[in-house]
This record gives sequence, structure tokens and C-alpha cells, in this order.
Amino acid sequence: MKVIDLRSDTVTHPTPEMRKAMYEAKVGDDVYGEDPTVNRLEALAAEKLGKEAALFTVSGTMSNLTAVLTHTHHGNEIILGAYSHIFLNEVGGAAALGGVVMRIIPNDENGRLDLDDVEQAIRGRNIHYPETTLLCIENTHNRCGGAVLTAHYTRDVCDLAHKHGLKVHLDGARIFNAAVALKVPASRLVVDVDSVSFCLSKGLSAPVGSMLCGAKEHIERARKFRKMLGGGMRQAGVIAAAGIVALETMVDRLASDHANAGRLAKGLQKIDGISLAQKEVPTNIVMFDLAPDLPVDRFISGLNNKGVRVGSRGGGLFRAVTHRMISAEDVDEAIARIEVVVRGLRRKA
Ligand code: TLP
Repeated sequence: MKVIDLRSDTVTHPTPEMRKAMYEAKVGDDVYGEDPTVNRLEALAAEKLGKEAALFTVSGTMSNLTAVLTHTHHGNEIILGAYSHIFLNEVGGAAALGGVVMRIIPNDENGRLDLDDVEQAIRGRNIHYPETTLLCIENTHNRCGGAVLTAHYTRDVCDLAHKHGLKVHLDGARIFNAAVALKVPASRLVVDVDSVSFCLSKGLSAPVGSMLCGAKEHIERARKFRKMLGGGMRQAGVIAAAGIVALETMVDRLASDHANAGRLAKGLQKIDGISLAQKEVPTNIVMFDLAPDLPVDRFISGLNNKGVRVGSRGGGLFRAVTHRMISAEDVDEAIARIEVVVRGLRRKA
């Protein structure tokens, strides 16, 4: 039985072309700035995102933390959405290692922060207050079902932050999914932010890596913080080579992941006992709820027995993510298996 793994697009394996590029990669010591393949990847990432410079890091978490460290000082306050990945899923690194206060405001269902909420959260001058120096946004928005932020919204929220002297960091782990969904170049979606991170190892299928992009001066300082975090890599061209293939060849195909996510959502909706937890499925993430009268633990074990893997988000909420290793047939097969499991639970309920 084929296991259909919908836990995340991070489970994708490198393509044969990536493996060949890795094998043949020219390398050097990147801490000395001498790895030609890393240098090429950084230049390519900066160009694709329309920023002056880029830095190769091991993960999205490292890119985001490096950005926070570079934009802030200990004791500053940063504003984030309550559902943001940086707040929910990055081990509290910004607080623990960056020494910043995380000020949480609500995300709407489309991953947006309300501009009035942002403005109210920005601290005024007062001896009692920490200084607010950074706003973080996320596109696509993981917890909000892969929701996309438009260039228009991003400009408005950046204008507001900049007016108050804040910098803006965009967690763009899946920014190319947003670009493909909106049919605009990724650079359009990040033009107003001061820094943006994106992942090579999610839908783009590279085995490892993330990029932090921004102004030259920001990236120079970020390079030092990456080193502080233990992220100074040596012959990293071996993995950067796969990142180059990812950026050059894997972006356009994300559209088929989005089509498969739509197909999955449609099929799930028809199952008595499952409801979608989002109104639209713009990219490759589908959040769904199990009916409250059905037992979550038996649903999970039933899926495991049937070779379908999804992510559990607690309290009957689940996430399924489509990616390069999932075909339309796999989606149909997953829907059929999930339906069998839910029917079984209904009979016993
Ligand atoms: N997200 C992972 C898990 O951590 C949940 C996933 O499977 O989706 N920003 C966003 C929006 C992310 O979704 C992720 C990874 C990251 C940052 C962190 O990237 P990594 O895993 O490379 O540290």
C-alpha cells in the first residue's frame, strides 16, 4: 500500500536534477565567502525577490530568527499575528535568544493583521514601555490555510509600520506559492518589506535551506548573526546547488499543487463528518475539522492504518498539504481512504 504523505510539503525529496547538481557542485569555504555555488544561489535569490542581497541559511526558523536579531535590540517589542509561525512554531527563539517581547495581535482568517490593531499595538514614547521596532507578517499564511497576502495589503501594512519607524519582516516560507496563486512575480509581493525569508525545502523540493533577502547592509549584519547562531556553513555549495535548481525549475509547477489542494478540499467536503476549516483554498494547504462527535484519536489511528498521513493541529483540526510527490490520483485515493475511516467511526459512534 502506498503511503500518501500529506503532513507537509517539507517531506518532498530532491529531484534527480538536484542530486546531479549537488554531485557536481563547485565548492569552497563559505565562511570565507569562497563557495561559488552558495554565492550564485544568494545572487539568484536576491534577483528573484528584487532585493539587493541574500543569505543562505539552514532553515526557515534560522532565517526568521536571524532577521529578528538583525532588526532589533534586546528588550525591544515586535508585533506578530497570534497565528504566525514565528510565534507558534519557532520554539520562542525570538524571545529566548533575541530577548524581544512578542506582542501578539489577532490574524483574520486570511492571515492579515488589522491595520488599526497594528497601530494600537505600536508603543508610544513612555518611560514604562519597551520600544516597538519590528512588525512580522506571513505570506502564504500557514495556520490560515495557505492564505495569500496581496501586494496591496502588504504595501498598506508596511506604510503604516514605516510611518511609525518600524521595520517589516515577511516570513515568506511559501512566498512562491503566493506569487503563483496571485499570478504576479514574487518580487511584487515583497517590494515594501525590509526583509523576507523563503524556504527552498518546502514546495520547491530542495533537501535543505532557506534564504533571507534584504538590503545589502542588512544582509551583511545578518551574516554575522547567522554565524552567532552556529549557521556558518563551510562547503555548503553541495546543498546550495539543489537550491539553484529549485529556484530555476520548481516555481511554476506549484500551480499543480494548488490544483490538487483544491481537488482534495472538494473531496473532503463531501465526506459526512468532515468540514473545511477555510472558505477558500488558494494554495497548497487544506485545513479541515472532524465532526465533534467523532473520536480524534481513532480517526488518527484509522488514517495511519490506511496509509494516509495528515497533520493534527489539536481539538479535531487537521492539516493536509499537497506537494510534488502527490499526484491527482493520490489525492483521489486519499479522499477514498479517509472516507472509509470516517464511515467506520460513524458506524461505531
Ligand atoms: N513549517 C512547517 C512546520 O514547522 C509546521 C510545516 O510543515 O509547514 N515559516 C513558515 C510559514 C513555515 O510554515 C515554516 C515551516 C517555517 C517558517 C520554518 O521553516 P523550517 O521548518 O525550515 O525551520
